Amino acid sequence: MGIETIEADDLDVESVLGSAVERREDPSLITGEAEYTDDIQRPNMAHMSVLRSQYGHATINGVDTSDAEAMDGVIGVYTADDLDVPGEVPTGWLLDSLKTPAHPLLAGETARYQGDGIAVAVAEERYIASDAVDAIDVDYDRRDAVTDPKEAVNEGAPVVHDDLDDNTAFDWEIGDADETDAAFDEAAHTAEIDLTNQRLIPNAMEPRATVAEYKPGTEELEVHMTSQNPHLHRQLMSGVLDVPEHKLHIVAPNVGGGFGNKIGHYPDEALASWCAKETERPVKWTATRSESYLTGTHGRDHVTHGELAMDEKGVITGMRVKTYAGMGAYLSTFAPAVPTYLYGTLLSGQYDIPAIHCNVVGAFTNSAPVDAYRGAGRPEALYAVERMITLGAREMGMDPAEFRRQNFVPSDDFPHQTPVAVEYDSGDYEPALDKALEAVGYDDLRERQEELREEGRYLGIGFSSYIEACGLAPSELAGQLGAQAGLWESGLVRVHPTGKVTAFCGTSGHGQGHETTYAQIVSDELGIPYDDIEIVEGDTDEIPQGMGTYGSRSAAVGGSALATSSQKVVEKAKKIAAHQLEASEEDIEFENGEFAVAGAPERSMHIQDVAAQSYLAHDMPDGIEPGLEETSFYDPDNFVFPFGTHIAVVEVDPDTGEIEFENYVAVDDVGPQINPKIVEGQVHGGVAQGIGQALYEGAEYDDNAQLVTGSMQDYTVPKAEHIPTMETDSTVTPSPHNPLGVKGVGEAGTIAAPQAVVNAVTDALQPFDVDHIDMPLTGEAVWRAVNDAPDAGAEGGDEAIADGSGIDEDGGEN
Ligand code: MCN
Repeated sequence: MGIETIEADDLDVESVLGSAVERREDPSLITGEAEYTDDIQRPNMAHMSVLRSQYGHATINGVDTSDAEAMDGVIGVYTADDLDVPGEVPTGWLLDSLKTPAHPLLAGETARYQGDGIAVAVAEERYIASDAVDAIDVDYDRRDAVTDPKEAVNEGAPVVHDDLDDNTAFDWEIGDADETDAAFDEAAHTAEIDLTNQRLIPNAMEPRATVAEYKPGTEELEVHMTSQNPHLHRQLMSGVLDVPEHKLHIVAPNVGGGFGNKIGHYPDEALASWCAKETERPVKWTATRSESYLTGTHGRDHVTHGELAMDEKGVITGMRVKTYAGMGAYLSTFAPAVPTYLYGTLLSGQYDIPAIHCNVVGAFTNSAPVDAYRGAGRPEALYAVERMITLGAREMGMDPAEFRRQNFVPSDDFPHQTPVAVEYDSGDYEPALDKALEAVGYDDLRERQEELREEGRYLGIGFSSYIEACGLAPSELAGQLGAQAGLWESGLVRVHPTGKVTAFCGTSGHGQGHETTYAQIVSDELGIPYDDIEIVEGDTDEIPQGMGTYGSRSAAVGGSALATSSQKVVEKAKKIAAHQLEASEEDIEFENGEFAVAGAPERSMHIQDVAAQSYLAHDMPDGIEPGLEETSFYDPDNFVFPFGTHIAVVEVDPDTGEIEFENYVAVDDVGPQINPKIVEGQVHGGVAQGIGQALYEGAEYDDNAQLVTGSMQDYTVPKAEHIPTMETDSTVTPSPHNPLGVKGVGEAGTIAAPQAVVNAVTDALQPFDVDHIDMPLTGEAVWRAVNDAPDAGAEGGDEAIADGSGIDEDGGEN
């Protein structure tokens, strides 16, 4: 099952782009050869451990480090008072109404969430550092805490930052409120929902880690760290630590997954770097899993009320959304963008909706900061949209697939301007829906659903017709929206004298297979064999500049930068070839790496031979410099908007709440696929995470802001056995916004899956009138929903539950 992999030896330059070539990064990753940050050893290396607030909210009256300092093997113990650097973690995205309270590297007077750093110990051994931290005595005064975003902005809620009046971080809106209200005033039908998009904890294989080394002789600070964007970390950390940017060298070795959790600038990596400078010893810090759970940025955390307005035929005329978004105790680097520009702008989904209004209130809470987590804002948007759409269909008594189809943006209406600012680049939504319907055998399935209900078995079919926005661009627009960074990407293509190639890109892959797909792109552009091309990412000293990997931007933006640089290489090589072939440049044709004089194919030169000539430089055309390498800073015209339809088929046992997958079909349109195997893998991984959110995962804080789900024992990360075998398929609608026509795929599955599953479960439970259950749909949650359903008793639901049939005495569905 699935796409068959092609071995690299079987590739040729004519068909390299679009081939399912095996991932070249896998052999080292699966044989233990790959070096992760925690694998790095340095002579004389010391270890850092962080003392973290045990309370969710507390005044710190004093910190006594004397016992810790006296311990054998302890090199130094430091508190906020010892830090002699600016030391404030910056916010990378500003909004008009945004409050930006200080985020110090170490909490001085107030701890604002469980896990807030208070002191660090540096010691000869990791466990001595950890014991030293335990020996630090903190005099706390515990304070009331709040973790629910909606409660946090209520009057009288404990205030997270004393210097702010309340916990409102921002109050943001998009769309036209008056037009939307008018649509609701005139609506023939409405549907509404209250939902929670629960707080999630990202689970990368490798927790965050840092190895920092200071070289007093050159005043250079070299930091190996788990980063999705080393250049951005360099720029930000340079300010936080007051180290000149050119003296700061950041390297992201193999990073065992990131999922958004390794984008932000945290205190810890900067503290390890500060300690390395302070102690003049290499310093390593690796978070424990529990430490990651406490302090790594979390995802989602929305409380939403959504409404849909429809005319008498079920044509959608308006959508109104109000969301409370938890930001945690501090604003993480890109946090303000996630529940605003990455959320409100996607609320039109695949639908032609004339009026939308969305208001988001961001709330400070006594919990870990929230930032991008695979999907970042878009899963929250599409979950709300697709739950509302499903309820809209139900309100109209229409088939959910046909209700979607009726409201899709028509294929001849692209580019499509939505009422929430963004313009979709290209799309054709019906073929993806049709493929998915065919794959699940929809008509038969509905019949079988009826038959099974007669037997007291509850099959559910759940739809998710999703849209995604990735490759946020151009930089000018990002700036207008509040980004404190450009969103271009750099690509450097260097053809060596022997014709081999090293290509450098400012994205920083951490599991997505860039070494494979980028080599496919460069090979295709240059006509140089795939195996002759090496890809380098993740090192600020080697790569010109970069914005990193997140937002499924790498193929569309980084890939385009490499394609553009490759095209420039070909342009230059063409001039050299024309000169050496004694022909005019206009007469030179280029195909599969060969420059040939038009009409005289025997007069030709391969680009790899041109490379040799360019470095020999004995016979160059006038005005052309020796060497063959080119750099581009590629800034796309606009976002790209992948889309697709996923369908989940489940059976639900109303007596136990147990959910079993019967099928999961994913049809995705990510434009032309550079490597279909990698695309399929990305979809699989994303769907697995989406199912994790739908059924298992959820961060829980108690009333004292203690993280109850502080380890994998309490936070259920799905295992392989929990994930169904998926059927994947695709349609291909190129984007006009980049030279490759590609759209991103890295987050598609995570964005699509949760609502497919929840829609399937609520579809199964229609006989019990269960219209909504908040995620995660644990057995208990489902069982309770069935038992608490308003009509459970009224129309025979009790009998249905008791005898398991779901059918009332008259034989009708409950
Ligand atoms: N690709 C392709 N054809 C396309 C689009 C993409 O072959 N039409 C390929 C790309 O070349 C790349 C991969 O698919 O090898 C993913 O590309 P893209 O969609 O551009 O996404 P990014 O590489 O920018 O990856 C970021 C995205 C995000 S935002 C998260 S979160 C995420 C994800 O990717 N985290 C991951 N996938 C992950 N996969 C792993 N293993 N680990 C993570 O932490």
